[in-house]
Amino acid sequence: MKKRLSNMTIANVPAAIPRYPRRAVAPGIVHLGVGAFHRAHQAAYVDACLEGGESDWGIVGVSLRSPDTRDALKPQDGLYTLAIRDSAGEQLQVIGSIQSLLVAPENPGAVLAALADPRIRIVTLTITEKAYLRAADGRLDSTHPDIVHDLANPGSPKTAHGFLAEALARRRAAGTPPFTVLCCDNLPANGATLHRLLIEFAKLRNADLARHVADEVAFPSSMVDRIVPATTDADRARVAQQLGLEDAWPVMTEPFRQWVIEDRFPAGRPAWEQFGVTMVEDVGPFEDMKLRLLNGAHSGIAYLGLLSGHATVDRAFADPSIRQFVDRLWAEAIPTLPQDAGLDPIPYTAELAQRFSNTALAHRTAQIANDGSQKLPQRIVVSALARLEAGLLPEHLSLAVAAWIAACAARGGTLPEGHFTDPLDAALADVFGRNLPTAEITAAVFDLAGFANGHAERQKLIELVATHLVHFKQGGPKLAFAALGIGN
Ligand code: CS2
Repeated sequence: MKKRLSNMTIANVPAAIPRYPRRAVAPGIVHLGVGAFHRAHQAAYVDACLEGGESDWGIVGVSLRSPDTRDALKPQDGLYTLAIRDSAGEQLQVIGSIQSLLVAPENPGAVLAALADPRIRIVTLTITEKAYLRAADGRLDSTHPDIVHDLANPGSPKTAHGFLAEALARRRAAGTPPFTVLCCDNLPANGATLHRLLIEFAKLRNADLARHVADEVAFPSSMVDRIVPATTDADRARVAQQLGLEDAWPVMTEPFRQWVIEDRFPAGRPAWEQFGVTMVEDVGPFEDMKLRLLNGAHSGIAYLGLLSGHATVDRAFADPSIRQFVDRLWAEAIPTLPQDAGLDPIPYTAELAQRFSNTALAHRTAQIANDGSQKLPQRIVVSALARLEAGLLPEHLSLAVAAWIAACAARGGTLPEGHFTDPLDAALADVFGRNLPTAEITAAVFDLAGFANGHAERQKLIELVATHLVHFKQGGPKLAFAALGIGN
């Protein structure tokens, strides 16, 4: 039995290890949603800052739901291995930036205390799209049971909104300046979106708090990018073998990483720009390009891959029909991007093609397929609507939407039950069970997910999606591709 990774055992491992006195680092960031993505991305950037001599920006990691990460990392003093993988091999790096871990449902008071600590000057979030609790119209879902709970129990919240609002209220009462809130989820205009939702939430508490959040708290937007497949037991075994120590939860990732952040941090920030982060005035063009080209293609690959029997992104992307589909999806989405932002989508998509071909990642299509109702609006629907507005057809973008609906409906049939999940699953099952004509199914799904809500081109998009859906039903992805002249 190997020893466990920890401060005590780390000294002689054959991996890059934190070369700074961890104990001398003060906490400066609270991170909500301390999952694999955070540990492969922001925590690695912060680790580089600490290694570079910054000492005020240790991370307090908070899980809003499950104790799993804390249970895995606490016996390891917060240390874990990042395995950076591609066809050339695997590089191991032990990350030391997470200093402590809290589990919100076990002790919400401890999370509020950490957030109210004057040393904390930034709160970052990767809680996934669905945890922002937006209703189909995009506003805060004020009827959600967790929001109702948080309004009734401000001292023991469950949601990110509840924690942020109460912590900002406490800081204000104590005369502590507010922290900066840095959203790192794949939402459109993520900082501005969270700002608006938090103001809506705070208004339900009191107008004064809402004004404080509106006027005195900074919410810079950011674009985050690194592909992070879920860790498997084989990954754990391989990392332990190479490291010579057990690590209960190493994180797998690719060599590529990118973080673009709007530079609005009134309470201070690490010198991120010295460690590979791009600080900008407006992250919008970077974010649109990433969401529509990377994530849009990812979702298309996931659903078409699942329907075509491909378990991983690299295998789906090696399927000539899917590859051709992705090239055409990019060709449809690129003209919808801001044209004057100085970003070149051609080398960007060429690099994406390389990243999607990384066979060492085994990024599962079912992992990306989760939560499509929350992801497709900013990845696919937005570009499809922009094309329709410009009088252009979004034939491939609409195919991605149809593939999502077809893949959802295929669960329990050609795909395993629960192969991926969505917050709308119960409502979707109800729609699929009603034996409606395809056009009505499509319209009902659009209503549920809020796709193209109130948009003039909504009906046209529904018709395009319904036509593809008929093809999926009659002849699977082969017929749907053939109707677009793919694979002939
Ligand atoms: C993926 C993203 O799971 C998904 O929906 O599209 O997590 C993607 O891997 C990251 O955004 C890459 O930065």
